[in-house]
Amino acid sequence: MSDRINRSYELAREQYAELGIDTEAVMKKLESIPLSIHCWQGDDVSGFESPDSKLSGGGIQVTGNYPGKAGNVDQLRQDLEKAYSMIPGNHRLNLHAIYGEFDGKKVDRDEIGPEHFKGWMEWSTQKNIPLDFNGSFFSHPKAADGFTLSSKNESIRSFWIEHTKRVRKISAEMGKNQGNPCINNIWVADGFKDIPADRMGVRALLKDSLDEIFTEKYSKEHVKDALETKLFGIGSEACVIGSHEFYMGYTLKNGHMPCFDLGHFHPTELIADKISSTLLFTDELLLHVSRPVRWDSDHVVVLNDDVLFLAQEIIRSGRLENIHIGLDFFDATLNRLGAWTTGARSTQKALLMALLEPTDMIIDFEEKENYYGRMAMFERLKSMPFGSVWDYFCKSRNVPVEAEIYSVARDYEKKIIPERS
Ligand code: RNT
Ligand code: ZN
Repeated sequence: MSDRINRSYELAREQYAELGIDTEAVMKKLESIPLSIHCWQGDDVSGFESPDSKLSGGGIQVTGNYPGKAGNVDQLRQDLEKAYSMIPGNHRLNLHAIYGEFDGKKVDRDEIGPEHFKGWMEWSTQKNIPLDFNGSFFSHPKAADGFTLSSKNESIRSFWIEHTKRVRKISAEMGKNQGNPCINNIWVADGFKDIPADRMGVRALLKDSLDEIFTEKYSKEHVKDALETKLFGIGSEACVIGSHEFYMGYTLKNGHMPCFDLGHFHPTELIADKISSTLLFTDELLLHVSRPVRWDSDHVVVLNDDVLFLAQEIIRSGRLENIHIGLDFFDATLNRLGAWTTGARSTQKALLMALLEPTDMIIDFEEKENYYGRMAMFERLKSMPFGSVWDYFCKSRNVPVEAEIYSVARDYEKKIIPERS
C-alpha cells in the first residue's frame, strides 16, 4: 500500500503543479492549523461532577447509548490520546468546566478553581496539547428553568456570574501554563419556549452579567473570550437571549470574539459567508464545526458542502491566524473514537481541499466577468486527486491513512468495551 500511496501522490503532485499549486507547501500549511478538539465527544457531555454524571437539568441534548464511553478522567485521556494519534498535525484540547478532577467531592459550579484542572494542565504540558475552556451552563438544577446569566432570579444569576468568573480564572491559568492564550467560550442556553413579552428585560440582564464578569481583567496573552450565538434550541424555540445580533453587538463593543456554530442559524444560512463580514470588524473569531441535521443536532462532522465552503472561506479570507477552529459534535450511537477521528479528519480534509485551490486564478476569472471559467475550475477541482494528497499527508505524518481508520477504531473498541462494562 505504501508504494501505491507514493505513486498516486506523485501523479497528484504533478496535476496540482499544473495549476500552480505546490502540494508540499500545502501540506506544511495544513499541518500548522490546530483544531481545538472537544473533550465532550468522549463521554456524551457527561463530565465528572459525580460518578453517574449524565445530562440533566436542561440546555443540551444527546441521543444514544453506545457502550464503552469514558467514565473517568483516565479513560477520557486514554481515548483522547488514541484519537490524537489518528489525526495528523498538532492540536488543542477544548475542555468544559464539568470535566474537572473533583476527587469524588461535591464541588458546585460556583466553587471550581484552577486546582481542579491541575491534572489537565500537567497532561497538557506533558503531551504538548494546549487547552481551551468553556463554562458549563447546562445539566444543573440552577439551569433547569431555562435561564442562567439572564435569569430574573438574582441568586441564580449571581451563581452563574460566579461560575463564569471562576471559569475565566481557570482559563487564564491554562493560558499561563501553556504560554499561549486559552480560548474561553461562553455559551448559555437561556431562552423562552414560547412567545415572551420581555425580551429587552432579559437581554439587559445578560448584558449586565457579562459586564460584571468582564470587570475582571486578564491579559489576552493568557485568555481570550468568545461568546457563542444561537438562533433557537429545544425548549428555547421562541427566543434565545444570546442571539446573533446580541453577541455581535456585545463582542464588537467590548473587544471579544464571536463564536459561530454551524448548527446555530437558520437551516439554510451558512456561517462560511459570515467570515469575511465579521473579520472586517472583529480581530478574531471562534468557530464550532458541527453538522446540524434539520436542527442543531450536533452530528459528527463529515466532509460535506457546508464544511468545505467554510474551509474555503477560512483560507480565502487570508485571516487563518485570526480564526480559531473548534469542533463541536457528540453522537452517542457509534464508536466514539471513530466519531472524534472522522469529525476532525473531515474538517482537515476540507481545509486541504481549500488549500489546493488556485484562488488567484479563479478571482482573475471573476474580475474579468468570465463566470464560466470560474465555474469550470470549481468543477474541475472536485475531481482532482485530493485523496492521494491526503493519504500521503497522513502517511508522512505517521497517522493511519484513510483505509486504515475503521479497523483502528474497531480494534480499540474491542479492547475497551469489555473493560468498561
Ligand atoms: C450548544 C453549543 C455549545 C455546546 C458545547 C457543549 O448548542 O453548541 O457549544 O455544544 O458547549
Ligand atoms: Zn457550539
